[in-house]
Amino acid sequence: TASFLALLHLSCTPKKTEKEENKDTNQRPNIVFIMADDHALQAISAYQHPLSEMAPTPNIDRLAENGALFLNNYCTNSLCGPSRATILTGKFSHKNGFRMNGNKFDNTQNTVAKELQHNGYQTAVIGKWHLGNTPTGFDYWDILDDQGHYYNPDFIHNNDTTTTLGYATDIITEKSIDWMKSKTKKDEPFFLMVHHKAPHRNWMPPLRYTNYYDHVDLPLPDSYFPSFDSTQIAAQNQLMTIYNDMYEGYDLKMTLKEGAPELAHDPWHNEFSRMNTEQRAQWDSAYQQKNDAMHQQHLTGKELAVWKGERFLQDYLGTVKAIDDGVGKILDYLEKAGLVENTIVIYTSDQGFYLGENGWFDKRFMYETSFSMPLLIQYPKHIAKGERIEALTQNLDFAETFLDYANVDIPNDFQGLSLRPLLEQTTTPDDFRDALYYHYYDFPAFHMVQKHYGVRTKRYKLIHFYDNIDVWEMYDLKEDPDEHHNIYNNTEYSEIQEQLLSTLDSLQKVYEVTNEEFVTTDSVKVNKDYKMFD
Ligand code: SGN
Ligand code: CA
Repeated sequence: TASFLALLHLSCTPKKTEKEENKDTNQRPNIVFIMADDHALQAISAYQHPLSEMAPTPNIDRLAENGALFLNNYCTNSLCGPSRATILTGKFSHKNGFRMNGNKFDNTQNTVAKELQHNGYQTAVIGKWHLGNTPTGFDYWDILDDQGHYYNPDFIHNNDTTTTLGYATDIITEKSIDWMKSKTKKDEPFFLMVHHKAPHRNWMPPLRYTNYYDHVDLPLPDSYFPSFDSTQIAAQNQLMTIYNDMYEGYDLKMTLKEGAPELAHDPWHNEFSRMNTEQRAQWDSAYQQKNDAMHQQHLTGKELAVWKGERFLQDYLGTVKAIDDGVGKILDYLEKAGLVENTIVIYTSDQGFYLGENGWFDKRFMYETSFSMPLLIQYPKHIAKGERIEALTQNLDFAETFLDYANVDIPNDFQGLSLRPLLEQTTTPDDFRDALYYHYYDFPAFHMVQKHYGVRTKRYKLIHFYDNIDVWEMYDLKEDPDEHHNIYNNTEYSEIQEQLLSTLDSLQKVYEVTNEEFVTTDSVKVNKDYKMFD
């Protein structure tokens, strides 16, 4: 009789909606980690930078309204692969072995994905991977090939490569939502990494936004034509200045002459030719008029440099707008599916990015603009709305935070700290951490940024550029937020300098940095014409 009753009950129970089913799941939170590639916090309106006020990101901002905005979040090594490896492992580059792009990630090592997978989470990564290897620790992965492409990108899934018609950001969003809808086990929490290609170089907006910012007055920073301190040798010798180092065709979509769509310098010829005839026709017609207008002005010198800066910002922000649409779609889906209360949603970027500060694009430097990473987190169940977090935090802490919220023990060799006590206000910023460590290795390489390492405290920063130069720089970030006045060896600051040197030393001990990390390539000379594949 009992089984008969059970059967009767089953057959009488109406089929549950997706929302009802999700409500019943295990209470451990789902985690949706959305990471863009090179998204500067100046281009996220929650950070209230003058630029983003002209180009708001209302959907990304929803996370800061419903949850927390981190004001002092940084990376350990301002480059794509190294940042991703740190996020996965909770370790610095010298421990996870991924020091620069082009390295191969040791995918046998422990990661946050493996820990969550072993502890009952369904795990997936969709989008850019860029670790020179295939993902491990994920039940499902569907990744872009290498850097990926904006138009009709190639995705690798089950070791098959498929060219997918459309725009990368939109496809990654759709694939992510599809995966959440079709998860095999409804009663297990999930961990989903959504990794956009945008807004990475060469900043190709979707067709719907190719003209979106054409008539918006996008401000270039005051330091667009910088004056560096004479001791700032590395800053003076980089190759990442918008008006000197961008390619006029590939990066800036400039044409050779009025009235024709042929692009100016486009060394790789592979991004625009991926579009099909229809896409290409729409693209060309969107750029033709504005390029013709540029030719008619016969710009030179500073005027041309400003025009280039503006064109770069228009394209960059067009790609950002599509990401913002995608974040909105993911948040709407979570709400509709009844998952919002019990899902942690994170938005970040693999590093910061220059949007014309110092005249630059790209990243790599330990200076604030590229060292900073945006970080927004919502989790309605445990994080109060509108929190603003001042503590010094790092991408090193992400893995630990996810494990903490998932109720999984944090392995002893992970080097970061869970952000949970900050988010739940059980610790103060001063008690949390007083200094951050950084190390960038990728030299000689694209953009020719010297190897350097350093320490940042709440107010000061000390950097050592080494290899074929040997230069120390120190900044008082309160007095000199743009970092243009090197105060290293300035007697007024000698006590602080001593403290910073000693903090640097102790951080290197705590994080177990060995002398092998400082090998130099003595034979390398800075070559002002170093433009790879040019
Ligand atoms: C590419 C870009 C560089 C960029 C690196 C690293 N050049 O090589 O400008 O610094 O990626 O970026 S491109 O002309 O090929 O686009 S990262 O975000 O992947 O680290
Ligand atoms: Ca990047």
